[in-house]
Amino acid sequence: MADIKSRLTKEEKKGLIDLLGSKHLCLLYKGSVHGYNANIFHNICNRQGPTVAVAYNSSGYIFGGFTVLSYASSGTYLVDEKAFLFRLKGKEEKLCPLKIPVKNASQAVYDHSSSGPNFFGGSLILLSQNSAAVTTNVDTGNYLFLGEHLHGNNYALLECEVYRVEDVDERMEKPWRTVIWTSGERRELMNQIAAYKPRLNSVPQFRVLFLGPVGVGKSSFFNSVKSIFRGYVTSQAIVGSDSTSVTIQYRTYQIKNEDNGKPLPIIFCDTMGLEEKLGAGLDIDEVPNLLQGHVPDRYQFNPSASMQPTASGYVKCPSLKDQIHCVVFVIDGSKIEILPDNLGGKLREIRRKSNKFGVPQLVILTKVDEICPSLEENVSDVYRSKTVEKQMQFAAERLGIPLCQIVPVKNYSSELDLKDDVDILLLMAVRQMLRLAESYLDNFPLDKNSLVDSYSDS
Ligand SMILES: Nc1nc2c(ncn2[C@@H]2O[C@H](COP(=O)(O)OP(=O)(O)O)[C@@H](O)[C@H]2O)c(=O)[nH]1
Ligand SMILES: [Mg+2]
Repeated sequence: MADIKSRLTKEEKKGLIDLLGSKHLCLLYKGSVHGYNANIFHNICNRQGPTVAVAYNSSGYIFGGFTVLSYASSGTYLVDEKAFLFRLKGKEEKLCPLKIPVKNASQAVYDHSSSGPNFFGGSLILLSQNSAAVTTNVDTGNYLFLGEHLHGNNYALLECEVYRVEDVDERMEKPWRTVIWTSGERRELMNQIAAYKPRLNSVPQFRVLFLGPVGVGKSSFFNSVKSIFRGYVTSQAIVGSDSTSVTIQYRTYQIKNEDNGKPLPIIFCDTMGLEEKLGAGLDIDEVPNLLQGHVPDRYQFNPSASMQPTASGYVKCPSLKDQIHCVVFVIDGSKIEILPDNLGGKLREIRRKSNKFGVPQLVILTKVDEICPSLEENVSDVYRSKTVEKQMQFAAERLGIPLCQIVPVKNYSSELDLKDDVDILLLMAVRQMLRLAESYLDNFPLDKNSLVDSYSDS
């Protein structure tokens, strides 16, 4: 059968995904296409893992039920503590999404070939009498809602769909990293970063080299940090989703703190994107040149050859301030599983080269809002999402880097206004870069007039 089309609008689908805390919905069954029949529903939806049944009525209600367990026409009740009923939409806009958890889990779902989706011991039955209808039953002991709230007491269905729910994101009770998500903390992080002074006077600003495949959000990261210190969402670095590198010039970005007009103590160095194919994207032999500071701003990269000492603009004797003090690998968190082997290999090779020069490294995992759509509204749940944790661990394995050197972020990509929780995650990544860059300076003796603090150069 050709692809069947979901009745949910994009917005409604997003709302449902948020309710479910999942990543993806796959439409399995649609009453108007397959027939309003319990047997057909079971033939299609059995053994599919977690599913959500969605009903639509002519009063504008969208409602239904979720079970984490597979249907199997077992003729028994499925015991599911995670089952719930929901209303995604009511007649009026003010009827916001509603989630009704199961009361008696032992009767969460009745799994019988003669019954359509049947929740809470018959409290809500879809495809009732093998027709486009719904039944609600108040006498089940599992009844925690009024039909009025769920479907406006309109029992005829315009449609009934069942989706497989993929990658249900489980939330941990306690976040696995502690973050304070207040606007005071945001301000504190901004102040710490703006006031930061590298330990050596000869290095007024840290240079941080950004590396990663095309389209992972490198340019978006600079723009996002710039936006925070500007006070509103802005852009400087060109952002694009072209499959080949939009950035072909070496560009260095300074960020001004609008509070005092001074530049931040960090310079972001943007490179051409890494590509899977040999001879395409940034040439990894360019990396030592970049690390040692031989490559000037606005250098036009050549994917087939690295910069030679004879080239015009080659910085012959870079000083410590011109060198790279920290390398940041930027990885798209939603695509880490499909990072091609060649690209993973290139990244590990760059890591080896950076290790040789003793340059500390950080991994930024971008697009956490795509790993787990519910984070789009609430990034502060990032360290409670098991899916994000899994992706971070996976990134650690693929790059051979410890988990403590990986930080998740969500860049500004579609929003017009700043948000505290988005800013805090971005600022924490910047603070981590400063700390790592500082640890690189530990390899060098204090210069004259340098800050002495508690440090002794004995
Ligand atoms: N949803 C989402 N989209 C992002 C994020 N970061 C970047 N993008 C989008 O990803 C695309 C590529 O971003 P870009 O910064 O140009 O990547 P670059 O090639 O690494 O510089 C753009 O369409 C961005 O808007 C993020 O954290 N979340
Ligand atoms: Mg770019």
